[in-house]
Amino acid sequence: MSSIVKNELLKRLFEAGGEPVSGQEIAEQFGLSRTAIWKYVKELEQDGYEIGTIRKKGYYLIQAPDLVNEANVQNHLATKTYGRNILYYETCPSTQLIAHDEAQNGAADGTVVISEEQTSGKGRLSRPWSSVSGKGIWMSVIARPQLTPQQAPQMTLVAAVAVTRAIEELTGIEPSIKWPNDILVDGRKVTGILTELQADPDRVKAIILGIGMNVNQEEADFPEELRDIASSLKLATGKEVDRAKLIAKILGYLELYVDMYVKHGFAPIKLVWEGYSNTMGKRIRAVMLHETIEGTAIGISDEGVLEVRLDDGSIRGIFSADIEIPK
Ligand code: BTX
Repeated sequence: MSSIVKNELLKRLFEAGGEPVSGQEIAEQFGLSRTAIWKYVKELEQDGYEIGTIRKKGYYLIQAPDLVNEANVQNHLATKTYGRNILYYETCPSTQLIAHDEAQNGAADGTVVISEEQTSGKGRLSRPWSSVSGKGIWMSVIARPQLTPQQAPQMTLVAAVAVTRAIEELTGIEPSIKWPNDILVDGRKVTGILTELQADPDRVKAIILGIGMNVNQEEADFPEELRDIASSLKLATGKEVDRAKLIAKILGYLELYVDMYVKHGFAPIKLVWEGYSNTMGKRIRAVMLHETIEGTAIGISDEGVLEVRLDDGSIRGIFSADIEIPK
């Protein structure tokens, strides 16, 4: 009960956009005393919300803290489904693990798990993902699109396009995508995407899209070994970025592009993806688990597979690899 009232109060404060909200009305709606509502206001203040009081009129929001909780994100959200259910943590080992459990337990399409910090964030092949507190976006989206398991790998590219578009729109910088899942600014990684699948042989049950984005880190916030290869939006723009607003924008584009993929196939996504790609037409080295090859990246197929022309003229399709662009 307590968190329901608190969330409702916060929602009303946001919706009122700085105008006073009557404590009396909320008290009546929930059958509580005005003192009880006042206690929730105090709790919100302890959470970092600055709230003013006008006698006989009520409470108004002066400023929200820089948190990526449900209320702050939903305040900017314009989606139908994505982000309508948000599970928020101050800290957790990995949002990806929580999202897997939630998906298994029937969480709705578009449910999002967000944490201020991850203590064992992971990338592909269980590589560690640095996720310092309060500076980035560490979230996992549970998507349940009508796709076959064969269509699932392309979701990484769908997500990459959505994230890139959102960054571009909110910050004005133009990131590029390195196949399949790195989003780079000035050649440094600002975002990684991890796509995992829960499926029957003929049907996708859930796709867990893990998105890790460096937003407001300073150089010193990165572990030493990442300082030359990673960057943040703040380092790139010189400005703090509103993480909650950015999450809402990512979810908006994610909903749009996933819908487009389901309805119209991969072709329209591929066009947008190729526009952002820094890999096409370049000589690349693809480092795979058991093999490394070099050649020219010539495109991606409708399955999202990277096509590389080798020096003998033959064409190889790469399903999964780390791509390097030799100097
Ligand atoms: P990846 O395998 O492509 O990238 C992992 C590699 O990236 C690491 O080996 C390291 O070199 C580098 N790296 C680690 N942390 C960072 C960072 N913060 N910024 C830039 N480079 C870094 C990419 O995997 C997929 C990452 C997904 C992370 C999200 S966060 C929410 C969700 N929960 C979770 O545990 N993982 C996902």
